[in-house]
Amino acid sequence: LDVLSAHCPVEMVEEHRVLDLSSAEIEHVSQNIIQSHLDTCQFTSEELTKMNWNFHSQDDIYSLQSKPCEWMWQLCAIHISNAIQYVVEFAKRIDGFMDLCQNDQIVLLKSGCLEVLLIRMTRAFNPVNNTVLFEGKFGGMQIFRSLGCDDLLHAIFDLGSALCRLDLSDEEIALFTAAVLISPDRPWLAESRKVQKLQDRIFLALQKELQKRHCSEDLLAKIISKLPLMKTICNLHSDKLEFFRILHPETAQTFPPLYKEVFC
Ligand code: CLR
Repeated sequence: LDVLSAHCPVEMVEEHRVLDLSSAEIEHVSQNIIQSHLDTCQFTSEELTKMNWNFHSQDDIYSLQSKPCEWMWQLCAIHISNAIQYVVEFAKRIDGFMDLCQNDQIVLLKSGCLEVLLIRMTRAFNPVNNTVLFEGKFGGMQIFRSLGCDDLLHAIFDLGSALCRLDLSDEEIALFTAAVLISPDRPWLAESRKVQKLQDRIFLALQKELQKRHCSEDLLAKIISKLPLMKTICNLHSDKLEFFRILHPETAQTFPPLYKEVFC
C-alpha cells in the first residue's frame, strides 16, 4: 500500500459487454475469493471456536480500564493495523484486483478496509454475551472504556450482533467482503467501469452462494441493509481519531505507519 501517487488515464475505449458469465466462470470467481479469504482471514473458524471459551478475567478488565487513553488507542491502532495487512493480502489475491491501476488499488483499500474489518469481526464476535476477540481473549465493550468512545463502541457492537444474527458462512463472508472492497462508487477512482465489472462478477457469485440457502433474496437484502451502519461507524471512527490527534499529537505520531496511511 503506497502513497496516493500513481496517475493513470481513464480508459478511453470501453467495450460494452453484457454480463454473460457461464456457471463455470462464476464458480471460478467464487473459488478464487473463498480461497483468498481462507488464506488471509487471520484465524480459522476452528481456532475461533476454541478461543470462544477464553474470556478476559475481571482483573484483565480492570487493568485495561485503568490504562491511559493514549495507551489504549495505541494498542487498538496496532491491532487494527495488523488486521489491515491481512485485508491488503486478501485484496491482492482476488483475480483482477492487481490488474487495476495502482491509484485504484489504493483508493479501494483505503476506503474499504475498515468495512471489511467490521464484516470480518463477525467471525471473532460472540453474540451470546456480546464479546469480541481482543488480545487473544474475548471481552465486552467495557474493556475499551478508557478510549472514551462509548458511542463508537456501541455502534460497533450493535453491528457485530446484527451481522452475527445473519449467521453468515465463511464462503458468504468471503464474497461479501470482496464485493464491499471492490466498490465502483468510491471517490477518486480512475477506472470505475473496470471496478464495476469486477464487482458485478462478485455479486453474481454471492447470489449463487446464497441460493444454497432458503430465502436467499431476503438474506441479500438484509446483508445490504447493514451497509449504512458500517458507513456511520467509519465516519464516527474518523471523527474520534481527528479529535484524539488534536488532544494527543505526540501519541498519534507513533501510531503504526499503515494505520496512519489509511486513516490520517
Ligand atoms: C476484526 C477481525 C480481524 C481481527 C481483528 C483485529 C483487531 C480487532 C478487530 C478484529 C475487531 C475490532 C477491534 C479490533 C481491535 C480494536 C477494535 C476489537 C477482531 C475495537 C472495537 C476498538 C476500536 C477502537 C477505535 C477507537 C479504533 O480479523
